[in-house]
Amino acid sequence: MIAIGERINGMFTDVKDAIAAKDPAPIVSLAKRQAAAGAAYLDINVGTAAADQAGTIKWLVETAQAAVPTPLCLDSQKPDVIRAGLSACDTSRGVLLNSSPLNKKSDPDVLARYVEMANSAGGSLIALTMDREGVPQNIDRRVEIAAELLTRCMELGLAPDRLFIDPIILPVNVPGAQAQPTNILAAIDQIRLMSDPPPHITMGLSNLSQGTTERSLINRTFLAMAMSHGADSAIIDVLDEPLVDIVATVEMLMNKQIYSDSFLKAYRSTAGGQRPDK
Ligand code: THG
Repeated sequence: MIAIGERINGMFTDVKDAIAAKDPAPIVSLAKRQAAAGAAYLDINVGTAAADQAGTIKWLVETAQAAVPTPLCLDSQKPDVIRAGLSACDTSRGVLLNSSPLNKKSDPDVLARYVEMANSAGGSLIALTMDREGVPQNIDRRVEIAAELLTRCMELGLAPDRLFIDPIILPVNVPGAQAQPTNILAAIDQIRLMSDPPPHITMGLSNLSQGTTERSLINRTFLAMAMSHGADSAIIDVLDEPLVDIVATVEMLMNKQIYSDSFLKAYRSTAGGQRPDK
């Protein structure tokens, strides 16, 4: 499992406050704790509050990468913000760009912009099963967009092992959305058959439980389900220890990690070693 630590995100109050005060201490602490918990990458997202998104992502990148050797996952829907983050980023340790849709009304070539940046940085890319019409709610359209993403990325020189497809998980409590988690599992089944090696599959797991009363239980359960369908990455709260233990146990049960009486301990020491660019 390629675990991407979700916590350096301006959506969280502690990070938002640190950004406003230009206080590195909370960012350094989150970087160190997530690295110690086995994150393969640290997600870096400025959130919506910061007025200067380019300046803010540079500051977050510099602060996080000075604290730990873990590579970063630059998270923005704006290519210019990603470009600013990259300008400050030590890409020699690897980098993941997060994320591009297939296309957008306002920017039909958005995918090419992200692929070009991923290629010149020698990194990987998360692409969303989303197009100019938005996020599809049915299985077939998700799969069609994934096929187009895969083909287009290969044409642009980004191989499937550097592509992470994100089927986009939305809150399960939204009226009418309760069939989406199973639709996503069915889509993952099909996407994994599209190439050999297949593209990676990732998702923003915590989206699923937003606004619910059983957040961790819902996140933990669905991560095990998604892994059993071939998701090999997720943007998760790696500080949730039972969640990481579930990752280790699913990998052991799926015969990807050898069973020993100390498999949990063994997993924790190798959790970050599974990203594609190292
Ligand atoms: N796909 C991709 N990238 C993503 C997402 C995705 N990046 C952002 C997001 N979604 C994944 N990260 C988070 C981080 C936090 C939360 C959800 C997803 C979250 N935060 C609390 C909330 O909103 O309730 C914050 C509250 C607090 O301060 O504690 O749930 O889907 N590619």
